[in-house]
Amino acid sequence: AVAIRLEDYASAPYRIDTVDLDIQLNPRAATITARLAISRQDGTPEGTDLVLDGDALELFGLAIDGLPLTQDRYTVTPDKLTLNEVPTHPFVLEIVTRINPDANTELMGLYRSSGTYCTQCEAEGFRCITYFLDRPDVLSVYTTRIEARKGEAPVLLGNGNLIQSGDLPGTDRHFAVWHDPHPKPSYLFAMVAGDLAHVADTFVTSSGREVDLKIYVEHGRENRCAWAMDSLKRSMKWDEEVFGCEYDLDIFNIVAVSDFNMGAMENKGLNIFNDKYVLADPETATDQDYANIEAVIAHEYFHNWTGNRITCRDWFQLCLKEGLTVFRDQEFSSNMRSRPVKRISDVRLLKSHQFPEDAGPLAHPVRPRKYTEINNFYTATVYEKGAEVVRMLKTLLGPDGFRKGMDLYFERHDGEATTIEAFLACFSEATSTDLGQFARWYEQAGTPQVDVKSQYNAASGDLTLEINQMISPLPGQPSSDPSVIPLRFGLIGPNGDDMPPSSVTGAKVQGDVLILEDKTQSVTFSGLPSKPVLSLLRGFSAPVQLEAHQSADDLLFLARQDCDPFNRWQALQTRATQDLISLAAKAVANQPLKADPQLVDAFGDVLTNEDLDPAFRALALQLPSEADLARDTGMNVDPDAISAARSTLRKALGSAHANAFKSAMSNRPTGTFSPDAANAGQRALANQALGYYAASGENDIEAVLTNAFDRADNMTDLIAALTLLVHDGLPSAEQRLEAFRKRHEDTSLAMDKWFMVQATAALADGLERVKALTAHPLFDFANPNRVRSLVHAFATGNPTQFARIDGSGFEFVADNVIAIDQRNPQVASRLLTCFRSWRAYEKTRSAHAEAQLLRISSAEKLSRDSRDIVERCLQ
Ligand code: HT7
Ligand code: ZN
Repeated sequence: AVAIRLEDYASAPYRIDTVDLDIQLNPRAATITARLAISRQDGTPEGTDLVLDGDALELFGLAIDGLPLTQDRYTVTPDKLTLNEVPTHPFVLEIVTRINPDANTELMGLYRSSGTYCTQCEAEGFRCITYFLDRPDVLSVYTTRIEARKGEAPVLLGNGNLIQSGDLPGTDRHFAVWHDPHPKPSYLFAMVAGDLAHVADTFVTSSGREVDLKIYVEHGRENRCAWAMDSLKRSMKWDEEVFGCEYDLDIFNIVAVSDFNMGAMENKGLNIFNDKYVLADPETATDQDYANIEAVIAHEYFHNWTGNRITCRDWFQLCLKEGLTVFRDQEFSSNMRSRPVKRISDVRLLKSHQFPEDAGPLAHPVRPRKYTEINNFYTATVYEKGAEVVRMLKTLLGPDGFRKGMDLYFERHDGEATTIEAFLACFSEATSTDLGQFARWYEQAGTPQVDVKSQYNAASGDLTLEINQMISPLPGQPSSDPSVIPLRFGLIGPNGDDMPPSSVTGAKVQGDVLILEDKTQSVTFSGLPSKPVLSLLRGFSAPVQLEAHQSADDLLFLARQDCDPFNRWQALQTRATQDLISLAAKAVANQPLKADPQLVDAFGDVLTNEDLDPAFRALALQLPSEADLARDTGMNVDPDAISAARSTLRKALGSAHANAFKSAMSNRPTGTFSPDAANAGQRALANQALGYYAASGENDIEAVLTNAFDRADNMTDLIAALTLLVHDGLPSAEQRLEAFRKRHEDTSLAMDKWFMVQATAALADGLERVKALTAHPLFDFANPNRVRSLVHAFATGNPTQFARIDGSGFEFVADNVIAIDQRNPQVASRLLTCFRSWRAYEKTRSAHAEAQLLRISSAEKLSRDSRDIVERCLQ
């Protein structure tokens, strides 16, 4: 496959000012007539061929200004339609194509999900519907006429506003015409047609316009939309208040479908969602589901300004909309919930998904410079690290400077397809700041490692830090330049209060933020009456890997005393990680394992500290995951040893604090269920406590867990109890699994959880159980959520079974990649990324993983998506 490079960008030779689509829907043959008003761009020489993108289209008609084209005027290949002798004046090109929605298993372009016609056009799906300049810098005004059998699709939806609709006399068909006045790229086009129910509400914007809000779902699911609607209204208000962004159409529609490759899609005025991010009620959704729905609804809504009004010039600029919009949705959730808890959750996600990506063969800059398949660049680096870069910008410029830059960006680039350079220029100009070095965050791959050594001179009261930053060499990036790193800090005195230094020399300081710019830097804090304990990278002020060489005692002191809640959490995690990695090394050497009593006490203090928010306590009690420990181990990873180390500490904690856990697990919210942060936090702590009690060795564990399951009146508590029963292999697990299945078998999203609980059970026969579940009547390879809840969950959430020493776990996942790739390359290639850290395993496992990657790479007819990932993994 040909690599596409940023440096080769050239603007489109033609403009397409308006697009008129007529879509005649039938399940196996949809006919699309596109009328495109085309003109040459300034500077395009007369006679330049017009080359349109297409993907597996059947061409049925082609005319210019009403005159059919003879065959010598065009050529068609599987992915291009090339017109020659193009008129020198503006003209209307009419193209008729036919496609088969039912045969579309890739879920790109126009397809059917549970009988509903829907579209997915980002990144390059519009070319599966008609021939087009399918690139984000071609902006057009769309009018869409949709026609279908009324019985099959009573609801017909398009982008923008509904301008006409009616029945077609003498037929069983009807139509609707939608017009979107905002010029947009083809990836934001959408249409939906189906037999759907809806819930409706309204929102009055800051300038007093009333917007109709509707959420469309399959019949019978209307009563699970209230939280999504509430989240939407809160998002609309928040964007006005915090960013000054008002909604710009009379209608905002959301449609929930069950078969969707990603989370959701921000099509102009017609967002299409994976129903997992819309549907919720206490019976079927967990607190985490509620939080995710709130975040994803907000994210897609916020794209209306950061993505739709201002879009990307090319796909290399994907982070321009995604990183910025993730930052915005994270800020929204922080305002809706506890800011420290949200920050800790986001950093956990970054470290577990983005850090390993940035350290392995799939590493790429936040703004990549080349790709062969753009679908493989919807990554944690573009999204989550992209958001961190925006957050650092805010830290460096301050809230007012940041807002000024955003205001200028909205004002200057509204209606444009633009670049990261243009984005940064707005902040630079609005605040008179040179962001030249800062731009490296977009250009260099890899997580900077920041090493800090400190020395205190009691005689002078000076604390000196020697700070080093470096990025390890990566494929295609043998060396790197220093980044601008905002390091938020505190110097804590013996009583736990911050000690302000009288002066700081050697680095730029803004308030409590040190700004590192050089590869090595020495910084001195003066006027410190006693040796402080250093609290560095407060709030995780930069996406770096910090090594501060702190003693075990200092870490425990920070865990108890730091006024920064993030660092309080981080200190305990760092201390636990150190202990767990040394326990794992002992397990490899067959030595006895014993948890450190000081660490056990520190966890006990968190559990019983009533001054702390329960949600924070629940997070602080959670041990680093096995995947986190594997990442921090570096090379020669033995998942069995890591698992043994982790269970040792869990058991030690459970038995040392069994009574405290027992009382914490029964402290649950009372009264009517509410998904708000306070209630969710209380449930999180109670369920965390339940988990530790299950590891305590007490003899009533099974009774306690079955009782928790039987009495649960919401999905959060139910799934927590079920997970413990299944993961601990307790005899009553099967009966409760069966009870869950009976209760929820008609609710697909709940059954996803049933599959996932079993997929992640690290039992000796875990793999065999998962294999058997692929033959379960409710398992469906065509449904991405179901594949993710079983096969993907196994590969990412069951490290000991996935990386079985005999290679059978890798083999199973590889078999699935190959099979799924035939029907849905995007789902397959994402599953394949689970192999990306294969070189870090000890040699037996890494040899097995490599053999499976080689087998995948030699499979017949591998998609471009999977070929790209497998080749990069093997490079
Ligand atoms: N912008 C959307 C990305 C997306 C997508 C990309 C490729 C293939 C399918 C897809 N579905 C949605 C979602 C977002 O980040 O908001
Ligand atoms: Zn997005």
